[in-house]
Order: sequence, then C-alpha cells, then structure tokens
Amino acid sequence: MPNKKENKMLKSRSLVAVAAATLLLSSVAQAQYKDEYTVSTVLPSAFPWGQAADKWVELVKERSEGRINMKIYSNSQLVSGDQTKEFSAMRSGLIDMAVGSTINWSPQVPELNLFSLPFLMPDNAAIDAITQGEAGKAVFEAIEKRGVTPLAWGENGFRELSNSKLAISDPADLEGLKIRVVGSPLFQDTFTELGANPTQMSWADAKPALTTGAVDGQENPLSVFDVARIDQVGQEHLTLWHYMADPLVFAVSNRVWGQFNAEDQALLKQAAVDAGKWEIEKSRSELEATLQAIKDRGVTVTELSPAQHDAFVKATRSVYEKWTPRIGEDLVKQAQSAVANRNQ
Ligand code: X2X
Repeated sequence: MPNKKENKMLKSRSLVAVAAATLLLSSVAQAQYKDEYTVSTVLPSAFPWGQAADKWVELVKERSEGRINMKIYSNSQLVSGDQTKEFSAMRSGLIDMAVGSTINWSPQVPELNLFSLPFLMPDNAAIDAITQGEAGKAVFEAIEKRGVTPLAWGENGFRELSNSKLAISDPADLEGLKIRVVGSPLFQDTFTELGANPTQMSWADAKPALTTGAVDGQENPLSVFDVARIDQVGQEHLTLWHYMADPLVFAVSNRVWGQFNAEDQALLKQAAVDAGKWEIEKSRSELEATLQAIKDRGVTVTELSPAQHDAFVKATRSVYEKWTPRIGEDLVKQAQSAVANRNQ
C-alpha cells in the first residue's frame, strides 16, 4: 500500500499525465487544420464574384465559431495573374480553395467547356436547369475526378460583347475586329468563326490592352463591364447577345478536403451553397440597374432582334461539331435536354 505521501505523488503524477495527454490531443486536433486556408479568386470584392467568396468565408467563420479561417487572394495573385493556372495550383495543393469560373478551369477540365458553347443557354432558367440537374452533377464529378472537390455553384453572368469601333448587330460587323478573349481555345474558335481576330489574354492584361488599343473589344458580364469601368477605356459599344454565361464553382483542393472531419466538410459545403445562392440572386437582381448605369454613362447598347440573334447562332454552329466530342456527347445532350425542358 502506498503511504499518504506516495499517494499524493501518484495523484499529482497522474494529473500531469492527463494534462499532457490533453495537450497532445488538442495539438493533434489543431495540427489537422491550418491556421488559415487560401482562397483564390480572379475578381475582388467590388464584383459579385468577390462578394460570393467574401460571403463563403464569413459564413464558415461564423458557423465554425472561428475554427476554420479562410483568406481571399484576389486578382489571381496566387498564380501570378494567370487565371488558367488556378485549377492546377489547387489540384497540387498550392492553393487550398477557390471560387473560380468554369472558363478558367476548362483547360484542365474539358467538360467545363460545356458552358462556353455559344448560345447553349438562352436565359437564367437554362443555366439553372443545367447546374441544378443531372448535367451539373456530371460536371461536378468531372471536377472531382481531376483532384478538386466542388461544393456549390455561383455566377459570373451572361457575357456581352463590347468594342471601341461600331455598334455590332450582325456577325459581319465583327470582321477583322481584335477581340480579347479568355483562356479556353473554344473562344478562339467562336470568334474566328465570327470573322473576328481573337487574342487570348488574362484579365490582368485585358484592361491595359483595351487602353492602348492593342485590342478593339472584349466580352464580359455587365457587372464586370460596369465595376471595372470598361467604358472608360474607349469601349463605347455594347451588344447584348447573351451568347454564354460562366457559372462560378466553390471548390476545395482534394488534398485539403480529406483533412476536414465529416461535420466540417458539411459545414464548408452548406456555407458554399448558401453563399452561391445569395450571390446568384443578388447579381441577377442588380442587372437592370447595372445596365441603366452603363447607358447613363453614354455607352451605345445594342439589343438584337430575334432574326439578328439567329444569325449569330447560325454563324457559331460549327463550334459544336468540334467541341462536343471533347466535352462529351452525353453531357452536351443532357444539357441540351435540360434546357429544352426547363421551367420558364
Ligand atoms: O477574365 C475574364 O474575362 C473574367 C474575369 O471574366 C474571368 O475570369 C472569366
């Protein structure tokens, strides 16, 4: 039997052991999680895109009571401005998370070119029919297969065409115009089919190129045209042709995703879903006022008659022949039937 003194010593030793074990356990638990997770975006907080990321970060912080901290790096700075490298950087774990455009990730995930097929989606209901249906699921599976876990959809918006030379209402008007396009070769094909002279460059280079007149035009959602003040760099003409819209995807590198416990995975996903829904509603509801603001600044806005619209659809049809096999015949069909059967 240990005497009183030995008893006391044993007790205090076991207390020390318990304290040490607790410390070890909590440091193991902490070691699983980083102090801060990097979140990459192209556009910062002044744009709906950046606001979508802000909302996600805010909701995760709040709901995890500060256990999961994310920090946004906008302007593609984590990939030195080259937005088409964002997906690879996430896959390799250089970037933990991102809210990215389907366009910018399409060089690595060919299925994402689906959304860039010209005139596939005539309206918001068509976007929703694809993203919220079977085609959307198939796209998410394609992303996951390539090393990134997609959580939710957001929206950059319908991309409209601007230029410094003339009001465009017919494919022939694009003849020879130098148009800045984004990172997928599909855009090169679309604008080549239209008779334009497309030049691929990053967003970081786009405004300088418009300013110097190195290019005559560009295509981006109205919110981007408005917030980036594209009218100030000579883009006086804007054609509302609604030829495509790029959804945003909230996503986490698989390398990081596996480190979160199931509860926190659900938390991150639900926060992304809520942030995406919030941003989509907000950006759609602001569109009319944005267009008015653009008109008020003296930009000539051209709306197309159904016949004029049709001419653009016809002129870009061959893009489907070349790109459908790359995207996947089944996926394209699935998306087309989702659009045909959408709620209007
Ligand atoms: O580069 C663009 O045009 C932008 C900002 O819209 C994208 O990142 C797709």
